[in-house]
Amino acid sequence: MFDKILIANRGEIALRIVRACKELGIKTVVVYSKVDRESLAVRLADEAVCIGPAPSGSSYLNIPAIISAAEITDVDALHPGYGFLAENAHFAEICESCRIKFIGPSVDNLRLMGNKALARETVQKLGIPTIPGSKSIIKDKQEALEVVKKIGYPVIIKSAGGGGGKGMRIAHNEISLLNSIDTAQAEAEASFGSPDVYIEKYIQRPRHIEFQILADNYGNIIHLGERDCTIQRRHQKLIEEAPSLRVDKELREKMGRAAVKCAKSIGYKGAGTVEFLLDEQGNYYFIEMNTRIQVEHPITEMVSGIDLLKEQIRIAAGERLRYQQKDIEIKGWAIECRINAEDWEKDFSPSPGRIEKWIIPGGRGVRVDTAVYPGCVIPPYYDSLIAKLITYGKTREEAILIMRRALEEFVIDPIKTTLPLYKEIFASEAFWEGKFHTQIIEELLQEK
Ligand code: MV4
Repeated sequence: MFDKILIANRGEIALRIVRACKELGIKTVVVYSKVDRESLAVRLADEAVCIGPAPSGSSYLNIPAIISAAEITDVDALHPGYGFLAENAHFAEICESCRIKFIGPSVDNLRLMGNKALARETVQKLGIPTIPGSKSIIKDKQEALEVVKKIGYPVIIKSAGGGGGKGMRIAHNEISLLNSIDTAQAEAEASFGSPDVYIEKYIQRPRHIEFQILADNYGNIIHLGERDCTIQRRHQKLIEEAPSLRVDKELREKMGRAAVKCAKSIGYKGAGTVEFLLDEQGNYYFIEMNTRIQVEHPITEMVSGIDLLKEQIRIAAGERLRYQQKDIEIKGWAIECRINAEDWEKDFSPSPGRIEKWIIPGGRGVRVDTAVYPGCVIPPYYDSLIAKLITYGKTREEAILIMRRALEEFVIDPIKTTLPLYKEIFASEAFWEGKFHTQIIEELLQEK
């Protein structure tokens, strides 16, 4: 097992990794930017190294500074968390060349799954359902028109380097198709350094269902069930739950097998997530694979009883998986709300600042993953996520009732947050009945 791990991240996930390391008896080094000097992760880590000023490019994306911090503190491994450099194959390669174990999949896994068109092509060859569309990246508009003639409108144009919904454009006719290709290619070039795009049939009102995978270095791969991440806004997930109302035992086995087959086919190592869309007829389609621990990992931990961060670290240290698929039992129901420092009534504009009043909920079935404490300052430089409120019950109804209570207890002043939005959603019939779809947030906002 590792002696010391560097955590190349901040906020709640940095704290989550520090905690997992402490429980495994592993020493921790946390890197931080100047504005994060007083963070809880810095306070609880064994060592802390300032890697630069606030802007991410000068700190949490500053590869030379992070590698230097790893060298001077003589760590065995590095955990990237999520976001920042978590899926950066070049960074993983540098870690390996500096003999620092990157806690994540291999460089090849990162490269392959980082190219969403190549991932789709690879998975298609396995016979795993993918959404009808272009075989891979479209070479020109003529090919796009030929593809659309076969699948019909509406279609969605996605960037190969995107993922998570970034750089997606929907087209309902030929004019919007040709314009959208130009826009999507320009955006893809600007955001990901490559104009490569591919086309899929646009699935109306899908559910976003993702499967958690754990794979060790000896060919053992299991899945830990699904998470339903359908409630999103502009491709940012807001509420996630496990399991999904729309996945029964039979479908769970089918999709779980497909997720494991996908991971096995590429020799995947570590924790990963295979994302599917589920249409209203119950057909599932692979859309992408995420090669990191995800924000929403706690709901899988709650229903499976497995600590995903510890398993990730154990796998990276060369240990064999301690579970077989037959050992995995999904029990109860978990729901997560992402508490963002945003003014949801002003188009979710960021709301940074000092936390004067901070009361977190507790009691049976409540977990709060956060690095916030009274008096701390939420900086404007990073992602707006400040806490994840997770509730767990024997049934979905119980998890919702606990969530309603917990949301009422939660006090965050004076910054604006998404708390009031969740109070409305959890009070709604649509959520209780599970009749929500991708547009529930937009519809709720229109009623305002
Ligand atoms: C789609 C889609 C409809 N049709 N692909 C891809 C990344 C993920 N974050 C959302 N993505 C989507 N891909 C096709 N062919 C709709 C979405 C989508 C979505 C899907 C499920 C739940 C919420 C969503 C919010 C925005 C977009």
